Amino acid sequence: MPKVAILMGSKSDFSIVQPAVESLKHFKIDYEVRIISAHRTPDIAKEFSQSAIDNGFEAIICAAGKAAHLAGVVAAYTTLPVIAIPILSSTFSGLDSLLSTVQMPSGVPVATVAVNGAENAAILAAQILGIKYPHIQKMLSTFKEEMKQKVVNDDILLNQELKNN
Ligand code: RP5
Repeated sequence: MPKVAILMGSKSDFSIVQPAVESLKHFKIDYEVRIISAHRTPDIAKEFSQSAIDNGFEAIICAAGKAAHLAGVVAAYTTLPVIAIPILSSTFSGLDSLLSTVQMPSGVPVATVAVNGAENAAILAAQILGIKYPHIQKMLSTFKEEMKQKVVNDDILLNQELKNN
């Protein structure tokens, strides 16, 4: 069974992280959600990351705000792909979280999605797992086709409305 970890630095991140949970459910990926802080519970962050492969995880999503070091610390301790969601949680419009997440040194990559981009973090995790699990890849193809259809339909509807006004 494919399994992804969703870590967040604080309970206050959860409302932003929730779309990632919903998206993993959509792609029938098992998940575990944990509040683990790089700064407040560094020992737990280390322990979780070091044992993640043995515990059956295949990717780790990390959400954190402000001086957002969670994803970087997790990536330091695992060879699993780490996907980061910078959280908009301060007066700097999320730029602080984005930069402290994305500017990793060579050798320790973190795949960073947009500020508050929780859904994309889950979709990227699904795409990584899709390499191994054909049923996930199939669901992703359907997802993309549905997105395309929505845009095509919106285009038709908008032009009909404009014609009628
Ligand atoms: C970060 O600090 C957390 O990820 C959160 O985004 C931010 C604020 O945390 P709280 O003070 O609300 O717990 O570490």
